[in-house]
Amino acid sequence: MSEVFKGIDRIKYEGPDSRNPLAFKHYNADELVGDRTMADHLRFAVAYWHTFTGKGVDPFGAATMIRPWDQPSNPLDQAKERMIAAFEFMSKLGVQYFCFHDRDIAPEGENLRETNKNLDVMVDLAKQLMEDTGIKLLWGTANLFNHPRYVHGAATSCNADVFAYAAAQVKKALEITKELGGENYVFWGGREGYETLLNTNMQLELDNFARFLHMAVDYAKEIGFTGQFLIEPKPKEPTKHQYDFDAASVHGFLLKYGLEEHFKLNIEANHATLAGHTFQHDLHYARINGLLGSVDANQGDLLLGWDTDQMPTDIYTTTLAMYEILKNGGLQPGGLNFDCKVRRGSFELDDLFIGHIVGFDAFAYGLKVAHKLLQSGELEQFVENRYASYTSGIGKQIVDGTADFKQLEAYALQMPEITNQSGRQEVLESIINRYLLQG
Ligand code: XLS
Ligand code: NI
Ligand code: NI
Repeated sequence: MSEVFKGIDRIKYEGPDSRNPLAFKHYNADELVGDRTMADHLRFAVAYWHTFTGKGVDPFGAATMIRPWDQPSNPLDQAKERMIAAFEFMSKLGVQYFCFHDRDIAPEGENLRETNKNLDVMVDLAKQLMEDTGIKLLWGTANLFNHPRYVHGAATSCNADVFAYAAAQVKKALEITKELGGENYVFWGGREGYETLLNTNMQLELDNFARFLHMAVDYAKEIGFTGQFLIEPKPKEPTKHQYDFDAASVHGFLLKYGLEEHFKLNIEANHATLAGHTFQHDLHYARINGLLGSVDANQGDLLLGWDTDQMPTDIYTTTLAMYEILKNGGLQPGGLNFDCKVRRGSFELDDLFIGHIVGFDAFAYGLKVAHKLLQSGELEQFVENRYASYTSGIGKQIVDGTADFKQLEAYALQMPEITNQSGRQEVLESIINRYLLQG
């Protein structure tokens, strides 16, 4: 297929004063921030589904994004043209990674055998395009939610045949992720949840979910897939209650079923906010528990109650996210997957570039600010001082585990009036603003 994104060359860094919508203002891939380049810190990936397969459909309206690669009538030819266009887009954007679901890249056939054959054709093409361009696979996953067979879930379906089909699908997805050198494999619990407890055996569903994940771990071992396994929490949508509600509930699930050493978390901004948390909260919770593996970078609309998957543009949020990521020592082998889409009304081809550029810039800016914040130690110093009472005396005994209730009572009985100190939230917010405005 001939060039699709005509008139657009490789996107360049032009600096903060540029007015060119097709240039980076802050993301300068080779620029060092601390001891790593921006590209190494950020490890951006393009999400195949939103950018190449999505067409702007919503519950009230048809596709608005009629793409040149949708022209061929044969689904496999369409998939090939789409993939060639995808690699043209990603090369021009200068991104190092992409992510896909099995069903994004290849159409389903009449049966599983035929579907797998289609996948093989597309994996061969992907392999060749990856070699030609140097673009790598951050993670693969299986779409276990779109087809009507998954109406009641996949691994948590009430129907054992569906469990088996889902297993076959993940088996194949693991094989192709390995084949393409994928650095991670993601489980987002598609329809793993329920609509009403009136018809649900929650206990069996959760046990089965764990059985499924154990089988995946075993199979990865068997075929020598050494990528990181990730679970992506999300509280609602499509089911009313998703089992992988948030970072903390997934942590509990992993511990209960002995899966904690095999999985980390893929934290998505819009999923955290749907759970009633900030993005930073779930990143932080994952980090302090050694579970922060990768990130789905996007943003939601706080006035709406669903996963709007917007391009991340809010530099306050990206700064606090990068603060957590830097404190985590980075994300590798994970990265920042742009699990986001341009709005339905932004249906022109260059909108795809502009959406990614503004998002990459927001994270690059956030990275620079977060690095300076961390270097200054201003926030960390404040928090350290705030908890200083646990570093000596009775506080140290509590932390060391040498104090008991009787001792603490004796201490409390002779204690003078307690004095507390201000939490100084506004002072801290003013520090963040100072760094944000300085850039
Ligand atoms: C949906 C999820 C999905 C996963 C991959 O809300 O974010 O896109 O990232 O299955
Ligand atoms: Ni996601
Ligand atoms: Ni999402």
